[in-house]
Amino acid sequence: GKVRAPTHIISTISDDRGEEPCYAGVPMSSIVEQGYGVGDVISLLWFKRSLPRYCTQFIEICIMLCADHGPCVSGAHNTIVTARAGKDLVSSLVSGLLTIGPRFGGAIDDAARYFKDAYDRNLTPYEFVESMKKKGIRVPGIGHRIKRGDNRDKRVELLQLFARTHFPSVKYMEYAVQVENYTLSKANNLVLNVDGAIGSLFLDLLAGSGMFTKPEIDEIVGIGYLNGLFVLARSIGLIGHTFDQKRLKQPLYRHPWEDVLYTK
Ligand code: Q5B
Repeated sequence: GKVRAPTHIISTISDDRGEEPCYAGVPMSSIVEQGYGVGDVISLLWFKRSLPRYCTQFIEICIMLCADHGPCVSGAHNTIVTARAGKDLVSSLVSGLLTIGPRFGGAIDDAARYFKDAYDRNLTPYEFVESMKKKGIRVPGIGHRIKRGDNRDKRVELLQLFARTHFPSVKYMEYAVQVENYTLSKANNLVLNVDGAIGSLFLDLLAGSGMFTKPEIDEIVGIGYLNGLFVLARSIGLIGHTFDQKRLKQPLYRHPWEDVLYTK
């Protein structure tokens, strides 16, 4: 019989060998004809399945809400400085993207990991937060530079409202809210932030939609898919900031001496 030469790449999410490209087996014409949105495309290419409408709508809301948060955050600042140094779109974009990490925008996966572990082990919010403190780890998904107990993040409220209306269960998000109640009793800036809201609610989406087995959920959380939502979303804003600086013909950025503490 025929002997197949060993391949150097295995790929399971898309195929462009036929008449039209397919995402997880779904041809491009179906995607267009059936009015699929970005949430459906993410479902196919990241999760290799079509998810129910409320799930794809939730993904799209995450993308819209995280697309930008003004020029002062780490990512936008880097992108603006890079664009003003005369660099091209891709350089300006990646310069901003490279700031996404455990403190800024990239705490979604760890928030999901820690909230899941604590909830699944029946830890009280007190036990969870204090055990994190003992280990010297900040609770991912908690805390914000400008949001406070008396100035909540509207994005978090919008995500919670959507999920409470459409998700079959929001047990992980309610646990995150209990954690927030405890951390707020310690300091007013220790709110549930947008990373924590998305991390906990995505656990609810994975567990409650009936579309994923337990090993699949563990794999998604283990690999860390969810920071991808922030990376994808914020790219929209960072590209916008690049165009904005070019349009405004902004000169090379130089930080003012007065704003630096020169000391020995
Ligand atoms: N403390 C976010 O810190 C921030 C604590 C904590 C226990 C915590 C901090 C943090 C976890 C990572 C996280 C996502 C660095 C944030 C985002 C997207 C964004 C951004 C935007 C957008 C803020 C003061 C005292 C200290 C700390 C304690 C702080 N956080 N304890 N668990 N999680 N969070 N990141 O204000 O005793 O004085 O030493 O790391 O979830 O990135 O809009 O800006 O869309 O672009 O700098 O929304 O919370 O506070 O460092 O001065 O800490 O609070 O140990 O205690 P801050 P610090 P002590 S959303």
